[in-house]
Amino acid sequence: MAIRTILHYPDPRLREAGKPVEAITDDVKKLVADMAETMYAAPGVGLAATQIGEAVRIFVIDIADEGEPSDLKVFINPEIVEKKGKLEWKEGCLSFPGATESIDRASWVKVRALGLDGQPFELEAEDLLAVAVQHENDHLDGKLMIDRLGPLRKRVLHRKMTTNAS
Ligand code: GNR
Ligand code: NI
Repeated sequence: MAIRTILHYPDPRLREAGKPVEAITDDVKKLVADMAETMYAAPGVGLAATQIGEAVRIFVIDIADEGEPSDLKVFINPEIVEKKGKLEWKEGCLSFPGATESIDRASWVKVRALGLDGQPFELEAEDLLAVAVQHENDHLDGKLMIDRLGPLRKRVLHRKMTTNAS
């Protein structure tokens, strides 16, 4: 296992959509192990493969609170099949270090994916888990939280991410 480098906006690799995983090979299992290690080290509540430069449709999420047992969820070839309701959540993203932005999301989603064992599963999620699923799923489409901001906040965040401190 290895901690991988997380790409930061505006790295163009963050704009590549992930390709579907065709078979859960040893390489896929190694990638998932690296993603989990990288997410926990950051730390973050989720990580998409595209954030470490791997253009495949995989994300991992663990929203367990500190001090609670970890609860790693692995999503391969995920699809959000149903969404309901609206909420606004203050989101962070490991590809936008230091930024927090209020983003409109569905408050409830049903997601279908394959687990690491290759078995399909469905998960119904609300609140932070629903937000994380939508945030990670966006990454797999090359979509980033800055794309969901209004023009003013978009410009401010873009400048913040591309301006040298000096
Ligand atoms: O660590 C993360 N926290 C977070 C908080 C609110 C909404 C979404 C997230 S995801 C983020 C990790 C990340 O960038 N995943 O792509
Ligand atoms: Ni992110």
